[in-house]
Amino acid sequence: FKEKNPLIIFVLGGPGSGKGTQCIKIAETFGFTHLSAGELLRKEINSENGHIILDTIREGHIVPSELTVNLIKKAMESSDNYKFLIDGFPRNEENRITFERILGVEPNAVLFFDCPEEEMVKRVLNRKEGRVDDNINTVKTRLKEFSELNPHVIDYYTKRGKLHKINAVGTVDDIFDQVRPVFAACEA
Ligand code: UP5
Ligand code: MG
Repeated sequence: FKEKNPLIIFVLGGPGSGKGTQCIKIAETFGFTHLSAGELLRKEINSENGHIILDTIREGHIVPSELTVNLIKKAMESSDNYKFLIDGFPRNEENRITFERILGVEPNAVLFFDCPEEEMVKRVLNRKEGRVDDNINTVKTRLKEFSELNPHVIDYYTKRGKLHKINAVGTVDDIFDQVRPVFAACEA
């Protein structure tokens, strides 16, 4: 896989920070393949390990790293593209280390959508997709996991000079205006 020389961008941010919304725009504008880790997991709910995934997501906890990383790996390998947005991953240091171990590569850059909790809660509870985790109790656990674990991942990439922090409050287009230069630089 390494030989494909992939361009990998991790997209981080709390629940409802707008990762998915911005990734769709980035993918369209800059020709990336958008892989949401949460979406890949939700698609596996009816498979062999499905009960673990469903129970974990319903509780708002984090699915075992190997399971998630292998789904991401499979999706990357089956794509003809070499440019990938990995949305909502890694959630913790163990996720990050497992990805590096199994794929043998690191991301080229990391986007972090920084959003206040009240705004994230409002967005998630207004969403009408019928997700099993979009209820007030699960949102509380998702936010707690995020606030405890995400800073370690952010620190790691900050130290490596890979982090691009985006203010995730404002209209979708305002936010995309902050995102665009990061990718314009990649293309140059
Ligand atoms: N919206 C978007 N942008 C807006 C803006 N600027 N102004 C106003 N509204 C805006 O947006 C959320 C909602 O807000 C939408 O209705 C949107 O229209 C509106 P969205 O773009 O969907 O936000 P996003 O950050 O993608 O929120 P999401 O809920 O998907 O984030 P999570 O990180 O919680 O969910 P994810 O799908 O990544 O993970 C779900 C679960 O899977 C996790 O809780 C975990 O249990 C599991 N998981 C793992 O275990 N491991 C992983 O690696 C990944 C997931
Ligand atoms: Mg999402």
